[in-house]
Amino acid sequence: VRLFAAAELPGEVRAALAGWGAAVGDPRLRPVGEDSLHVTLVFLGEQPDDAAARLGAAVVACAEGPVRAGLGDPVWLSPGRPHVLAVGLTDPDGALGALRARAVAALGVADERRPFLPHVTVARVRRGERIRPAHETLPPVPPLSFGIAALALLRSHLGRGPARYEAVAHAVLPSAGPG
Ligand code: 3AM
Repeated sequence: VRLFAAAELPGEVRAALAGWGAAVGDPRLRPVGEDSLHVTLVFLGEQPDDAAARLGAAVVACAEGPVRAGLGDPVWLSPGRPHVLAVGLTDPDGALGALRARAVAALGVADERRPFLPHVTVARVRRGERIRPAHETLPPVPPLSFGIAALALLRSHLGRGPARYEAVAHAVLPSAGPG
């Protein structure tokens, strides 16, 4: 099974991001479905079927909060030859980075050398299309601030068409409250 740990967004933030993606309106891009929008924290890749329950429990144990975040600037990943259009997340008090660090430790994976760039992938570049980021103008991202809704271990089903994600384990985070 192909697994990754993800932070889940409040419904109104997913709706705003889906609306932003629709406003980009670029036929070279394939939007991620509103229900599938998430923040990948730790990519685990292929894991044995019988490891899923243990890994799910490890992720759930990391669900301490609240974890406040905000929508930041759009970002093409990777910039040299973009495959996705994402929206960066701000991490005003470091809680999102700390959540990821807990998940990395709990899952027993080697941390990536690249710095963590929290983001929500909003659309994928269609096969055969080429984007030159410097030539693109994008609509402004709505300046939302919110609490991360939940932490999940997600299973990714590959295949033709949009990626499908299924929660193997899921833990709601305490609300961040207003502001
Ligand atoms: O949340 P997004 O969509 O940005 O890009 C993949 C996706 O991220 C990423 O894991 C998420 C769920 O598939 N991913 C896929 N392969 C990866 C890899 N080898 C990877 N991240 C790191 N290393």
